[in-house]
Amino acid sequence: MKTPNSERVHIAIFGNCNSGKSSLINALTGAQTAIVSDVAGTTTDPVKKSIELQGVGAAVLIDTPGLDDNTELGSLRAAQSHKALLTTDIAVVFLPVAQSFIAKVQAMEIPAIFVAPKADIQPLDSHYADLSPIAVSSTTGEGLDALRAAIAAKSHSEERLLTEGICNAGDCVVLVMPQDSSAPKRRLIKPQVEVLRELLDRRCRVFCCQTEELASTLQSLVCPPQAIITDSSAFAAVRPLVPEGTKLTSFSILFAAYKGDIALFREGAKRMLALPATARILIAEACAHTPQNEDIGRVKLPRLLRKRLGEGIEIDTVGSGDFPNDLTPYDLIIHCGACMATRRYVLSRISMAQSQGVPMTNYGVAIAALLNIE
Ligand SMILES: Nc1nc2c(ncn2[C@@H]2O[C@H](COP(=O)(O)OP(=O)(O)OP(=O)(O)O)[C@@H](O)[C@H]2O)c(=O)[nH]1
Ligand SMILES: [Mg+2]
Repeated sequence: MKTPNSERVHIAIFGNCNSGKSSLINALTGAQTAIVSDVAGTTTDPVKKSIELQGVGAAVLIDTPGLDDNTELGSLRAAQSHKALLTTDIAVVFLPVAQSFIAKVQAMEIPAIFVAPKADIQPLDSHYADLSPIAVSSTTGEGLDALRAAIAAKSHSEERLLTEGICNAGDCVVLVMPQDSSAPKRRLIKPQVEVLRELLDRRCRVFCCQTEELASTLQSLVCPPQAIITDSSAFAAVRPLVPEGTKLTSFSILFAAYKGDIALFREGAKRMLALPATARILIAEACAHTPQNEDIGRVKLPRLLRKRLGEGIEIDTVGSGDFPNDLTPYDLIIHCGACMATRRYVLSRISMAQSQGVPMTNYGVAIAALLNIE
């Protein structure tokens, strides 16, 4: 099965016009993926290419338009490059580039690798020595291996586990996975599959059951499990059955911690419960079209919120493309679990919300708080 983009490391190449960004994409992919020419402004939109990158694994390479095009159209293109930062896990930045761009990458805490391009014809500018640029030539191949190694090192330092902190390698874990009418036929939903796979990779012994079989599953085990991970809808039914010394969490909490900031989401949920009856809430989905979440974002969550806070609250639900730049009209943002988006995407939304002083939580944590199960 093809790795979905949400699980691929997103590596974007940024730099001025004509600096050789598209040529580097072609050199790394070993194919004529991107159009190359000596006309400035050849790349007009961010272009994504899925590849298996040596030492990294499944990745998406993103070619971007030049940052220094000051024409009217060029500025719009450069704005697209800036927008690409929102989904960038690792930025490859060609020097020289505006100091303001370097500052932005650093402020967004995006791991960056600096490149001195066209090393076969351009000497390295000593002005940038502090950034330890890698001298690369797409024409001769110089520096490509060093660049691949630097990308691999950065991607490994970014790697995280979903089940870190809830169990150790080799532990016994029970997964409570209700397969009700909303579950897809003959399949398991993505969060369940991902947690199961990670636990198997960690050599855990994993037992899966539906809510009704939890008691008998626990009885059949010689020792209590180190952890029980449940669908949040079954939280209330599961909690009384949890043996002493066993940790309990939900799939949505694991994902909230993995794709975002659990402490911030919990604080946001606390603020949610104290909102006035006239509050304005933004519900944000990470994809333009999310049939499986539509029900939560547009029906279930608004219903729970109105029940708790009153009919007078105002709720706007938006897809990723409509996420507003100005968040100040809102008292709270509730973000979806971002199963189709990367951690970086959620972190950039969090930093937007924080800089405008708007509290934020996510679907799983908000629902748990509204149902009093946390
Ligand atoms: N000598 C040399 N020329 C290069 C190298 N990389 C790119 N070029 C040339 O530089 C020109 C611009 O290359 P592109 O890859 O299109 O540059 P770009 O940064 O994508 O440009 P825009 O899309 O316009 O922003 C082309 O004529 C390339 O052949 C290199 O490593 N060495
Ligand atoms: Mg280009």
